[in-house]
Amino acid sequence: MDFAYDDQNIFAKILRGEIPNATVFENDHALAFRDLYPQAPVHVLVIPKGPYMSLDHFARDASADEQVGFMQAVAEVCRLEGVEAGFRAVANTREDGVQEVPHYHLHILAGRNLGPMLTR
Ligand code: DGP
Repeated sequence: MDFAYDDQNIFAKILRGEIPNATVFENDHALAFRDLYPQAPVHVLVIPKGPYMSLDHFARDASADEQVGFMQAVAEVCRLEGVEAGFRAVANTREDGVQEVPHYHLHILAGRNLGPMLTR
């Protein structure tokens, strides 16, 4: 699989500071910020700082430090946002996964009952 990364995507621009974001948490390897079009009371995107276009790209090529740093950011978002009642983590991937932004991001959705995973 050839994971071609386009550094003009909107999240690359956020990482370079070219576009503002509402940061929830940041560490050496990941940035978490609020989704511009929230679909739940809590809707945070966690992205790696490295150039990975998808979850499978990140899982294959990111270093152990990057992967641990990313998951630590997920844990911090869950703690900071108070998701004791539960949450959903979603990684839309490529065409069939209806991924709009080609930089790996994990949606963390919470704050209400999120219903069935898929509607059809
Ligand atoms: P998807 O690639 O389909 O998993 O979803 C991309 C998400 O990114 C979508 O929920 C809306 C969000 N989004 C798109 N552009 C921006 C932006 O400029 N800033 C922020 N914070 N979120 C964005």
